[in-house]
Formats: sequence, structure tokens, C-alpha cells
Amino acid sequence: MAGEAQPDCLFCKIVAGEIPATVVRETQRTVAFRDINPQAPTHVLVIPKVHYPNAAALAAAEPEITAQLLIEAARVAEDEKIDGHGYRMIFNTGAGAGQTVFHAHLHVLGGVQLREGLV
Ligand code: IU
Repeated sequence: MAGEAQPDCLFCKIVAGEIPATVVRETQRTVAFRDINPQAPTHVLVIPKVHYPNAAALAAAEPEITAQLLIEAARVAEDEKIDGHGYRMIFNTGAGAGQTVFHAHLHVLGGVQLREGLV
């Protein structure tokens, strides 16, 4: 069924509590946890509890949850006090864009001056 947990998905396992993660925020539908290989002083991933392979598939099926990811990302930025300086939100979508975990996730990066440019 659409959105169902996938047995081989690492982020579904984090949602289920089967793999440890440093959770910084949680709602009924989302979890935010620290990236294990941070690329900035603050690097948090915000994910839906339901499984969709990327942000585009999530947006098509669950627009409200997609919006909630953005809202939660902004709350993470406030909690981490990186919202004043500015931060970056990224959805890598597809292997060609650098996506390596195929459960939709929103990167929140900040706490340092991020370079200009996107690629
Ligand atoms: P990407 O957009 O799919 O490339 O991002 C996946 C991220 O998930 C990447 O930054 C990893 O460091 C991160 N990650 C994690 O935080 N915990 C894990 O158990 C695994 C990956 I696997």
C-alpha cells in the first residue's frame, strides 16, 4: 500500500525505533534527527513517517505532510538558532541529484556561512 513501511528502508527503521538516531523533533507524522555525517554545524534531516521514495512522490500523494516537513524544518532552524543567519533546505531527488536514501527527506543545513550557488 502507498506509504507503507518498507522492510529494507533505513529511515523506516529509524521511524520504527529499530535503528538509533538523535531525534531533535517529532510530530505525529514527521521525525527530525541529526545527520550521521553532518555537512555543516547543524545538519538535520526531516522525514515523513510514511514511506515514499522521494519528495516528488510524497508531494503527489501527501501534500499536507510535505508542507509539514517545511514547517518542521523551520522549527528546527529556530530551535538550533540558525534562522537569524540563514539556512538551507534541500530535497535531493533521484540518484543523479545525489540522493542515496530512497525515503523522502529534507536536509536542513546551517550554522556556518554556506557558499553561494547550487551545484
Ligand atoms: P541523500 O540526500 O539521500 O544523499 O541524504 C541521505 C543522508 O542520510 C546523508 O546525508 C547521510 O549522511 C544520512 N544518513 C543518516 O543520517 N543516517 C543513516 O543511518 C544513513 C544516512 I544510511
